[in-house]
Amino acid sequence: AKPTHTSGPGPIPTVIPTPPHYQEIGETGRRTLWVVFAIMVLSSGLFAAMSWNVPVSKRVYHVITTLITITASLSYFAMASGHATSFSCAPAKDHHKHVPDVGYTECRQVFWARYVDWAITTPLLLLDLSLLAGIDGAHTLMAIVADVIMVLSGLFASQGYIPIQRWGWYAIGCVSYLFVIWHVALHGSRTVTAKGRGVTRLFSSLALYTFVLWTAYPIVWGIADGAHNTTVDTEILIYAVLDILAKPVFGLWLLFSHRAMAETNIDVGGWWSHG
Ligand code: RET
Repeated sequence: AKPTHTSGPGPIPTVIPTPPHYQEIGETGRRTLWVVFAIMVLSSGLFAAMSWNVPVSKRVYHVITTLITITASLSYFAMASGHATSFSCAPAKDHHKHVPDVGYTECRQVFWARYVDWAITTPLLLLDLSLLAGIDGAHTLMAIVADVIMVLSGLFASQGYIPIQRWGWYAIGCVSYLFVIWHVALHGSRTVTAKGRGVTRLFSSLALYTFVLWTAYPIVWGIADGAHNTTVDTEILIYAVLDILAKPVFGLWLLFSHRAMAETNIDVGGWWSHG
């Protein structure tokens, strides 16, 4: 007859599963996220205030640039309050020389709010640059679509389990990024000359600044999210500095130059404003 209940620990399993290693945010990381949230809110207020006495027809850069920092405020609020995050697990690699067995899983906290943020703000940053350089609608649209593909590839890469998923999407993202540079930097440097020396000089500096900064993102991604070679807090700190340079500092530079240089004005047509 079958026993109705068993006592004792039962058979000892022959394979004891190794628990996953978790890498997650600490106190420094959380504090950094709140500080950047505050900086993004203040920048949004400043950029909105800067458009106060400017006629609507000359506010295109103000509107785009304010939307960029508002979006960043929302994503930093989500991350700082502990939202929009998940754990992405992958088999550990042998760069952990101090760990004798490599048969365990590593789960790292991924703040997917970043990718939502980038999918909205990087197209807007490109729009700022494209309008400044006088790039036509066709090339602007192609740059923006390539950029969205780049960001979504990064999101898929961050959720991958095996190397082909993670690094395959990463490679697709890098190729898309080359298209973005091609359409905006190379194309823009040809079209901008029609706007005169001042705008050409401004666009060259802003575009160079932008693409040097932007190139740091895939490098940080590869080291932090791809190879898991930094702590989550270090990753948060580095992205914080890059985000402040790429959004509020970029915005200040663009809006103050726009104010000082009438040639940066663009022909907005009747849809944008009635005068
Ligand atoms: C990913 C991974 C896939 C390959 C590449 C990437 C590039 C990301 C970039 C992000 C820029 C973000 C900015 C944020 C604004 O503050 C997605 C990391 C190429 C260029 C400027």
